[in-house]
Amino acid sequence: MKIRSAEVIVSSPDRNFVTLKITTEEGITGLGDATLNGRELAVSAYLEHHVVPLLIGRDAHRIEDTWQFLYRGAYWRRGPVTMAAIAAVDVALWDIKAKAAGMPLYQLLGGASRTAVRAYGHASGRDVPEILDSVREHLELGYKSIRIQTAVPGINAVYGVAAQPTAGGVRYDYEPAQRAALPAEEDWDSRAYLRHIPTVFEAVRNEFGPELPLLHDGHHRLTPIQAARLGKSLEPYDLFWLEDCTPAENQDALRLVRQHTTTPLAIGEVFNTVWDYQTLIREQLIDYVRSAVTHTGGISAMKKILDYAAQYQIKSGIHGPTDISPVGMAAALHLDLAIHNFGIQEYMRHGDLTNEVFEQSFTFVDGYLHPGDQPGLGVELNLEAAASHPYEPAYLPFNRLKDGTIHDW
Ligand code: GCO
Ligand code: MG
Repeated sequence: MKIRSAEVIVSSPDRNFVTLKITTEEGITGLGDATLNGRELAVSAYLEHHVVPLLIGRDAHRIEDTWQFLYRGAYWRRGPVTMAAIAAVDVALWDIKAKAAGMPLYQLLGGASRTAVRAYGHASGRDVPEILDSVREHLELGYKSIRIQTAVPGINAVYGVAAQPTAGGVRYDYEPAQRAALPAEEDWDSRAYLRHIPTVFEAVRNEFGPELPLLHDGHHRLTPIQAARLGKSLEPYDLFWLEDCTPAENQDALRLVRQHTTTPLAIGEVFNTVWDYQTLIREQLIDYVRSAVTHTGGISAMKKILDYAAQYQIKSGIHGPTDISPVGMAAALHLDLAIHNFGIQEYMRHGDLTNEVFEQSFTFVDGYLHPGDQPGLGVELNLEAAASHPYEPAYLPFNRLKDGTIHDW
């Protein structure tokens, strides 16, 4: 089953997406998501110039061999651009293999280990009443687990809060990447955040009771000792997880956090290989692997990370914000359904324009996702719709402290 052609499609329905489409000589097509938020064109150029020419004529069935060829063959290993490009090839080849087999992809990964995949959504607000309303909206949509992000008194704009005016004046509804020539500037104050956040979780628990699983994303902004304090101060509110509490490329930092708190820890949306997890998994310093399938070398590599994690009772929490396209989302869902150590899946829901470009068979019913039973991934690209939304420059914001120092966003 030889690869006849491969093309890279950049489209910007609600936001920018990079999609790889591989076609075999038999005419079977496979899709891979190569979107890297705010750096999209680097991955599309990497694919177009350095990967697509190498794929033509290769056997589409040899997924592992192609993965190793692109990883080891580049000599320059790891990094988000390389690993997003390899992920797109990997996922597209799995899509093709499953279509050729006439099966939904999860069947090739061992079959379903559960009937459906529990998802969490993002509630947020500028103050407690707004947050409580946002939680209620999510419960009405069927969500059974909810992430809570809050504005902080004294900070003008903070990651993850919808309904918040941005530098560009646009509402910050779930889509932090702003279409503009330059990134927006936000501000940060760790002490104000650390004081405020437990009061918000107290209010949410008082309103919704002890059962509802609640999550929170620290978005890499704390030092290890601050993160330890945050985990400790949130213990009374029984979080499902505290995410990215430190900039976790320093894996040792998590040892310190772990010594001080029993709040479960999730890490990894900016990671791209198993090496980023080596210490964290071996020393059981985390509870959930947060990588995106699309940024970590695809289904093949992510499965290996999760199989390694399973030996230490560490579960999956695959990244699923709106900057993962429906193709990347479907790849996550097939893996979620198949693995034994599934934890939870992030699901923010895409906008109507995105859903027009990517025709999907996955479903979200009563808080649970299912990839559907079409052969392959179950997502097709509407090329005409994609072409009607050309690329628009867009950047994630960045943070400065009060004295002007750049801080983690
Ligand atoms: C999450 C993430 C995202 C990232 C975004 C950056 O937990 O979903 O933190 O919201 O900020 O994916 O591109
Ligand atoms: Mg996150």
